[in-house]
Amino acid sequence: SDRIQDQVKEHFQFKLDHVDKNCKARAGTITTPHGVIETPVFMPVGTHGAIKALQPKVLEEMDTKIILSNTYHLHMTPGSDLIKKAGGLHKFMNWPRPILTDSGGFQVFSLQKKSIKEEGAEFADQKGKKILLSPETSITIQQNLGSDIMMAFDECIPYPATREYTKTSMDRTHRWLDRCIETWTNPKQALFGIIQGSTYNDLRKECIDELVKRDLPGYAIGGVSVGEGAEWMEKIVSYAAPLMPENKPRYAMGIGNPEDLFMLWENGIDMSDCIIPTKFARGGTLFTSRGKIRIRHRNYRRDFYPIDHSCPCYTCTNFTRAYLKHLFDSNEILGQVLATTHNIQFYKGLAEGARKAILEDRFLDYKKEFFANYQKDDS
Ligand code: PRF
Ligand code: ZN
Repeated sequence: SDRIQDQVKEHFQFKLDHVDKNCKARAGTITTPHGVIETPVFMPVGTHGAIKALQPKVLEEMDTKIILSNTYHLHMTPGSDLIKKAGGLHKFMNWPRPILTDSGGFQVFSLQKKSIKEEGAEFADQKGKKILLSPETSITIQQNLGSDIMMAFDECIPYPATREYTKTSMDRTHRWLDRCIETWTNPKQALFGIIQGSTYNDLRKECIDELVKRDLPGYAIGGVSVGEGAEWMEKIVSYAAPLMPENKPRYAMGIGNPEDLFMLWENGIDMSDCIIPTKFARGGTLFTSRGKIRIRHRNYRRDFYPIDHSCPCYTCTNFTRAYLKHLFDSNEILGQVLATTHNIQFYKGLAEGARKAILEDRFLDYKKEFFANYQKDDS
């Protein structure tokens, strides 16, 4: 067949390795042109084509499998034509492994001044020049970037939203999806559809049915973590995830803290991304198996232990809490570098532990063990 949906199957595959016998958690393997990704996976965020504070070399040494980057930001600076000229985003940033690009749908909609029309989303750049991001421009930009996974151009609506607006917006997002598919020509790039529908189960269901009709390589839950709170988020994910095709990757966009990750995995989500580990690291908040710590706290002044004694990362095997506190107190960039290294390793370790546990049908024990140690408040 010359349908792009069929051509992409040659370059992008998902294999469901195992479903835990005691819950919905699953382990899978995604194959892309730039490498293989074992799931569940957490994707660090490199908005501007860089994981803030980290060299790609370090990420590779930590065996990070996939990173996320953003259409909107790279379109604004330096522009996707330039990146295409450089040989694509992988080459431009010297990251040889898989990249997922978000469509701009979320970033544009978090802008204050914008107008949403059938054509797309219009907003002004820093000089006041009008810019239109549409299904066509978003996919064209993502094809210029050459990411392994492209996201459909959607409208991510805030919480709360009326049922009426949600339905209007969702229907438009489906029409946008068809325009995305029309623009999608590169079979080495997989296009994922995004489920919207806010807090309305019947709309979420309707949305999933519409997406599945398009037979895409993967599907994502969008419109979550937009201010609805953890309880709503769990309700939405636990409703939507089981309705998503079993033989395609399931991605939850922009979630979350470690507690949220367990909720996602338990509900059968395979992929997620969030700025939390990197952003928190730069602010001096570090994740440990016992909970978050704020490294600037005076308690760490004479603490000559590592951030997390069981962590294999470069930071934990070579530096003390006292030294990290000192670096943050002195505003040394190295503090942010070492903190980011550790937090990325922490998230990666959680996901790898989850995969291992799922393969042995003990995800629920793994989760129990995590929450027995992990304190929500500062320790
Ligand atoms: N749509 C897109 N990107 C996103 C989201 C979405 O709904 C979210 C939701 N939290 C994060 N990133 N395109
Ligand atoms: Zn560490």
